[in-house]
Amino acid sequence: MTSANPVQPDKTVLLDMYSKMSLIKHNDETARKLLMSGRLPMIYYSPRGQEVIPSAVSVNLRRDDYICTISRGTHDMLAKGVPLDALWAELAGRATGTCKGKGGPMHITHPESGCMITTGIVGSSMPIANGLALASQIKGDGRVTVAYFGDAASNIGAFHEALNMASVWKLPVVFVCQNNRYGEHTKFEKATAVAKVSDRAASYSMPGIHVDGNDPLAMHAAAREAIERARAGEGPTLIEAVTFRFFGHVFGDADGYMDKDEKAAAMAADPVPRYRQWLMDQGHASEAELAAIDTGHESAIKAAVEKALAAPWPDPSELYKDVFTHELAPA
Ligand SMILES: Cc1ncc(C[n+]2csc(CCOP(=O)(O)OP(=O)(O)O)c2C)c(N)n1
Ligand SMILES: [Mg+2]
Repeated sequence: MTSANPVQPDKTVLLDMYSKMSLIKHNDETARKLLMSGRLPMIYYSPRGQEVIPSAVSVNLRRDDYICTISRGTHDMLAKGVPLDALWAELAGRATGTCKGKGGPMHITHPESGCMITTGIVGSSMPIANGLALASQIKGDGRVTVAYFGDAASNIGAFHEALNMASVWKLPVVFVCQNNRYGEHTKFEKATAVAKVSDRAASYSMPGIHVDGNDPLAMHAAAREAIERARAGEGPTLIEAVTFRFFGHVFGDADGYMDKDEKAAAMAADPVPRYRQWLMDQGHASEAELAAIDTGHESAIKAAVEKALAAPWPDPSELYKDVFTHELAPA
């Protein structure tokens, strides 16, 4: 752990963070195995390597708080509590999915757990988060909205517009940039004029926190500070959480453009086993306790996958349902 001694959360929170990280890691491993075997063809953006960020954020959120995420967002969804059965059914395009099989991997939403949108339009999670946060502000419901996005999204105009409005209106929103060092096939430094995305917060008069997004304690402290600030009506925060994506942009990416040494170093410092070991070294959990968490998730994921693959496809008569506010009659 590299944190500069932030206040340590209690054991329940420490283990909750581990549980979420383990769930995300095992879920990702299952997704990639299914893709490799050809059993489940789908478009898939692996979040492996980025487990800490949403796990540390989510233990600071309420169930009724909102998140907006992006196509690499299964980690964000799982950490927030999107149930495995509905998630896998949607990944497989089945009628029992979060969006009745009509959204697919790129468009998962599950309002019951606060996952309000998954968007494939780079830069769009932040203005949508502002809309949710504005609604909360007007209603006074005390909710906080977290907008997750990548480093490349911070170069899109909508990022700047959203931060500006959120600051002007003091919206209860937290902008969490998961800087995984690449936007598609382009290295961060090649396309970004600042060394730190968090420096951009100054332009919009909000705090900018630069944090090691693979350090659970540091990430937890950053998230708690920003979420408390938002909930107290003090306005938005920009968090830049530095991390790394282990498996390229999209599944099947040969990643020949990536720096091999950088990737090898990041994978050698895999945050999930590192945190697991730290929990044992500090006496927070035994090997048996952690193994029970891991195997519990493995069997729950396996069951969800089998259930999803046995579930029915959406009926063609459903095509126009839930798509527009006013239902259209089939042509
Ligand atoms: C407006 C828009 N421009 C371009 C694309 C194509 N595209 C999809 S993902 C991506 C890179 C996103 O990188 P980043 O924001 O760093 O998120 P990451 O995928 O690394 O998590 C691009 C350029 C898009 N989907 N939307
Ligand atoms: Mg990126």
